[in-house]
Amino acid sequence: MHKAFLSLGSNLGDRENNLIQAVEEIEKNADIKITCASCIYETDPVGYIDQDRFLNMAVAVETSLSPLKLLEELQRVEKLLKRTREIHWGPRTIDIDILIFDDLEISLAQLVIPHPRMFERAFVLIPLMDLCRDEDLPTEKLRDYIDKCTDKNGVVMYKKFELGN
Ligand code: PH2
Ligand code: MG
Ligand code: MG
Repeated sequence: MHKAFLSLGSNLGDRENNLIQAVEEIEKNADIKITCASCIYETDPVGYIDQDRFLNMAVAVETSLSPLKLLEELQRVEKLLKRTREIHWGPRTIDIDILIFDDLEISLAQLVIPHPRMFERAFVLIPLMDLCRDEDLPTEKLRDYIDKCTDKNGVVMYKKFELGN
């Protein structure tokens, strides 16, 4: 079994429902088990800033899938939730990114792990910190990175997320 950490984000349509639907779809795959979910945060857009605020969260999963098979499955879920790719870093119904996969370092055209921008984004790291109590993550290192993030004041707790199962 592998352990992976995912970041989810939505800023188009019913954002909360998009996150819930994505989590439910991921859970339907017998080869992926969500072991832990963060709270949902409302976050100022980073990168391309002329767009609505996001809801972001993070989950920990156990999976027997390879990184590329996991990516394929997550892209299936993105497609199902009508994700379109128009503006780079622009509005999306759902974005699901693989942050960490075991202690692998991968650099392929379609997948880079650890996620290349995760350590400079509070909208990724603050939700990820929620998982530290139950999951094996480098808490101190994450805290140090969050301190340095310029977007951290734009990340606000929105709602608790209850995993249904
Ligand atoms: N995703 C991006 C670009 N900017 N900003 C926030 N707040 N949340 C995101 O999920 C996000 C973003 C590209 O994936
Ligand atoms: Mg992303
Ligand atoms: Mg993505």
